[in-house]
Amino acid sequence: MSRRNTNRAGFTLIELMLAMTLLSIVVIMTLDSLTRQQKTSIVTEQIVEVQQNVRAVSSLVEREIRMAGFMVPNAVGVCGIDSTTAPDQLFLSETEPIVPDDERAGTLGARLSSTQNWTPTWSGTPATPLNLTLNLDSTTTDLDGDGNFFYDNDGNGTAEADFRVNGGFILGDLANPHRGTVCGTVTAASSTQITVAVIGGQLAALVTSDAEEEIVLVPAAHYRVNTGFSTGRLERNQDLLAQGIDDLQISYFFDVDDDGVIDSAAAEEPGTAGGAAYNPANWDNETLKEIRFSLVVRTRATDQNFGNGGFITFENRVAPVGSGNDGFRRRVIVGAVRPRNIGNSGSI
Ligand SMILES: [Ca+2]
Ligand SMILES: [Ca+2]
Ligand SMILES: [Ca+2]
Ligand SMILES: [Ca+2]
Repeated sequence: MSRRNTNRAGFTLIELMLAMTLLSIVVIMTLDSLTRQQKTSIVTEQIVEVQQNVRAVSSLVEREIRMAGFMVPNAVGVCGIDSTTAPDQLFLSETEPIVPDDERAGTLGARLSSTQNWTPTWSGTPATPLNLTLNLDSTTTDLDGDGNFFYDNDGNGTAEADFRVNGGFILGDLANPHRGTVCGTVTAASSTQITVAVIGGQLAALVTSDAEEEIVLVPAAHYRVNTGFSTGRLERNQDLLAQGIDDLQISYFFDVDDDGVIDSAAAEEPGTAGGAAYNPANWDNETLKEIRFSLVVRTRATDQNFGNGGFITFENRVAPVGSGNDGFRRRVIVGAVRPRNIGNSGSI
């Protein structure tokens, strides 16, 4: 009894310190677990966000590939710039400025005026965007002949062209699609002239067996990854579609020999890992069967606990030198689409 009384003094200093230490360990552990849970939920959130963005974007790209060549000549349905050290670029003829019930289906496109010679001064793919001002035929500068121009390019309240400044364009020879394709961006457009920056492609010289050339120009949706930002931006006609895009790679599947089969990568699959680089100057859109695109997307922030982040290579893309783990989580989405309006099924 008395012993119990002598012990009534309460906690000793040592006991108190021990209790405090235990308590702080518990607090630290709880906080740590909470932080970890929060981090996990942020990571999950970011991955979900990334997947949703890319799903929306990829369905837009798929739809546009499917519609490429709609109402316009095969020659100007598709064009692109292939790279092995940077994202690829894709041009798809745009259907927005075109009225579907126009009777001239399959022939739409702005023609060059009779005084405008098509005498390109470059060979192969221009090293830097090359500016060209083209005089247009007054009867075809209104693409669909509906009497209305679509875009107000100088912001004066009056629309002056079915071509949009900063939008893409595709140029080809309607009468001889085997001559190849040229593409780039529109820098100025009026009812009589269009100024373009050529990024890629070329038309082969006319040979005697060719039909009389009919150069046409159509507006195109231009997809590219703008890497001039801390996080890659996927742009369509220079408008932002999605951020955090590391790469866009495009592959093309042709049936050049028309045997009903896409043959070896080297022969008929430019842009793929085993195929040659795609150069729009060398391909006839009339034999195009399928386009495959790959988008590599990453989360907004790094995850320090993730040890497996790093550049993902697809198709013929090679990883940048020295690209190791950077802590970003990535997702890849791949879509393969058969253009409905190009090739044998096409309108011309
Ligand atoms: Ca490529
Ligand atoms: Ca129009
Ligand atoms: Ca205007
Ligand atoms: Ca074949």
